[in-house]
Amino acid sequence: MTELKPIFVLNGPNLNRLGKREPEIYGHTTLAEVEAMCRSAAGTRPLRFHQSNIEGEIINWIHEAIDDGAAGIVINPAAFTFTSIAILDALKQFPGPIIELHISNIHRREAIYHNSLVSKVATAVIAGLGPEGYDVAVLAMTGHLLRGK
Ligand code: CA2
Repeated sequence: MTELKPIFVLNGPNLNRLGKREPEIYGHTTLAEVEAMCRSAAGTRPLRFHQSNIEGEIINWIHEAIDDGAAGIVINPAAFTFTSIAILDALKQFPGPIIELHISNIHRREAIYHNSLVSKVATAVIAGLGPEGYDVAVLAMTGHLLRGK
């Protein structure tokens, strides 16, 4: 049987604070609990889960996903969503599906959260489901990969 390629779940700045601050916006679930949720949703498919407050580290993980032939990328770029042409350029080089994920519904928030650069290369965008959005995103990714799209 051929080995399943991994899904990468990448998280941007401040998401290491999840469950500890602003629960009214981001919920009570910690990032460790989000990771466990993603691993369970991925089933037997390997999953590489990372978070960084440093833009270059996220870019390096996108390069790793490209070089290792990852099956798909789920990414919550947090504030880099709206600022990082470098992350956009890195994602453009990834040939597989990309799901952009936000815990909050960015479109209901202040105007600074409305113009995602990452959406320009995303296969799909999920926003506003709270931390459970990660579960939905990984399940959507595995289904998408099974259908071979
Ligand atoms: O809703 C999301 O997932 C966001 O990507 C979160 C970003 C925000 O800049 C995006 O517009 C929407 C901010 C992440 C901040 O994470 C925190 C987590 C816990 C406590 C405080 C901040």
